[in-house]
Amino acid sequence: MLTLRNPHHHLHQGRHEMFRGRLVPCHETPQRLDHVLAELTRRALGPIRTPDTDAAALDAALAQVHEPRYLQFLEHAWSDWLALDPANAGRDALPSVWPAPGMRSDLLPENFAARLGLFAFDAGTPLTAGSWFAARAGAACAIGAAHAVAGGDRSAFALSRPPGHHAGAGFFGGYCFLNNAALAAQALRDAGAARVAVLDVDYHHGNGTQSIFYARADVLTVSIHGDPRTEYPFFIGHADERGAGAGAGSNLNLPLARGTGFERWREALRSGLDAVRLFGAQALVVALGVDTFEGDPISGFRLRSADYLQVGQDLASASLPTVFVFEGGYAVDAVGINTVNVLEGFGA
Ligand code: OKP
Ligand code: ZN
Repeated sequence: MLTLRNPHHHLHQGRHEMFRGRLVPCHETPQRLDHVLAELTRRALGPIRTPDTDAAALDAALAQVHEPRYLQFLEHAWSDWLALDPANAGRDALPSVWPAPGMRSDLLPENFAARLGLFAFDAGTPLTAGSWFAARAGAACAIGAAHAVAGGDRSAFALSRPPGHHAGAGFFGGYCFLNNAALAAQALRDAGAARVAVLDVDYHHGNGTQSIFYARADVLTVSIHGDPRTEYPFFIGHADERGAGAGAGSNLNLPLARGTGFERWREALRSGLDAVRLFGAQALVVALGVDTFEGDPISGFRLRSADYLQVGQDLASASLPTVFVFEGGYAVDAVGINTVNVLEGFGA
């Protein structure tokens, strides 16, 4: 299996996220990707390359999924942050004010701190000097992996960070800026796959991906995740969210209680795969978070390292061209083993 790795991911390195009234060190660190890369190299699962970066083609692909004013915001965010106060050069940008429902979110505030809140849904996703550049290069991995699969590869792995599945067409949050899985799905559509499924196995609900495709009939979104009644992102991810308009029936949420172990999690995976089959998908994108691991510091499921080999085998049973996109997984010492176990279980 071809891996496309983000060579610039280190440029995104947030310092702190807001958690219960304090700034705590970021869980989403460059070491995560480095560990996956080291394990991939050790097991020699296939070639490891960096993506093509044709800037114009990349911009066109980003514009297929994300709103123009949001992409503009991201591109200029760091210089705008510095313009607010030169001392900001040594600080990450985090929002602290948001438009509540009923307030105006159609107007772009001149004040950058206000714009941050307009485009963000949490205070846990620091925007840094290199975030835009790193996120763009990460998105290029996902799009490149989709192109490899569209060109005939059975599977490909986008080793991209920052992660993507919480990012919507016009918002960031949950450590995510650009929705890599959605970009891969859209690239598969544009390459000719009539129906594409995204299966999100990260511990957290893939709210960004869901919202991007919610009213579309051509992309099925399925997410298996911690029940939002108790788990982040809290305000979305419930079982009754089934899609809207033309997309009615093309979203499936499979929330599970905190504490769920592999046996019950695997039943949800089977239901998700049944939905993919029923939908008649011609290609599959797996949003591959391994924060379902029992040792994950911010999550609540109880999968063990060996279980991920089985997850890979189960995913292979769909017999679809498959793009894997790296998402969460914060038990740094195990993130490489767990991620590569899925890929190995799937088969090179
Ligand atoms: C990103 B991905 C935990 C607070 C939750 C946000 C979690 C984002 C997860 N102390 N912070 O889905 O792995
Ligand atoms: Zn997660």
